[in-house]
Amino acid sequence: MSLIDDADAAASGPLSESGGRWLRVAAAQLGGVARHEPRSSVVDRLIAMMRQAASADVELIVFPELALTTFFPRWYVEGEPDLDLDWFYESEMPGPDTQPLFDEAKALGIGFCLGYAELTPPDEDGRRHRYNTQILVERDGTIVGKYRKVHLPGHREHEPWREFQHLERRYFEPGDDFPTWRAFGGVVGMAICNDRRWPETYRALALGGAELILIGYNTPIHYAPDPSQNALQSFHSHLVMQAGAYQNGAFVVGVAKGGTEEGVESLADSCIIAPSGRIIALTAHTGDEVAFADIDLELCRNYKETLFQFDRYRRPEAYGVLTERRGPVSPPPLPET
Ligand code: ING
Repeated sequence: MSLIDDADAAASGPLSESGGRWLRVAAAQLGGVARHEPRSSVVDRLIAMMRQAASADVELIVFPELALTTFFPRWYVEGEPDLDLDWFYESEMPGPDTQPLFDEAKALGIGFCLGYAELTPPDEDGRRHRYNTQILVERDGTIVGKYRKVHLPGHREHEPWREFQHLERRYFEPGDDFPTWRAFGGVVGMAICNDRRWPETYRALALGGAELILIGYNTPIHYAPDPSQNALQSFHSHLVMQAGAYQNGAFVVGVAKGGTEEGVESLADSCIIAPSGRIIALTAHTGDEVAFADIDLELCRNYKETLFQFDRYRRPEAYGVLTERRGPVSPPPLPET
């Protein structure tokens, strides 16, 4: 069977030049949010960074995962008498506490991406669902997209052996798709924290045309199952996002809730990464900090239309195992000789 197909038969040659599709995008890193910090206080911090970014003509500002509250999955809430789990979720977006953020963004003409804990209205069975969610809001204040975290790390039951819990699998249901949207002059996708460690995330988004992938994260430095990874947290975080950017010809914006939050040291190092895989903006500190860059979405074509021209070079007919299997299946032992 000839491997030359009609995509390959298409005329090739040097990339055609075209005008830039420039966008000034900012990573708005948050320092720690305290256990009982009111949303109004956090929203004030978000607005302060939004105003700083807008004064620099930023058009899109990206906030972290679960930006409105402390990272509550670090606690087994049932064991904490003064913690009401529902307090950490938003049952409407915007709601009374977040409306000022939407109003300010619209007044400034700046779009934003915001991570929060979502509690849905009752479904037809009267059940409410809980997701680790991110929304994309355009410069006119409209919510153009919502993403629900697909890869939930950690555990579901209380594991007292850990210095702190990571109960995302108890407090959230997983999302099950990777949507993309036409916005900000290009095609935008979103992912959340642990999603960034899985190559499937970036490939699924890039198969939806994503040129810009926005990722909020809360990453504790200490990884209880293997503390040898603690010293590698920054390297691993950049490694996976840089690889995801390069292998899919997309810009990636990774934004931390960093610093020490309720005694837990969390990775900062928020960044903006070009389709080349190079980091083009990086925060210097671990607190509230805005880092921005001018990105030309046309640059994605340098990779999407050459090395990673999916419809020419990908071989989905050889990738069946990627969706047929969840875990590894090793080959049988070699026959005795
Ligand atoms: N946090 C972490 C993340 O994937 C984690 C979980 C921590 C994994 C440390 C590995 C090491 O960045 C979230 N919220 O997914």
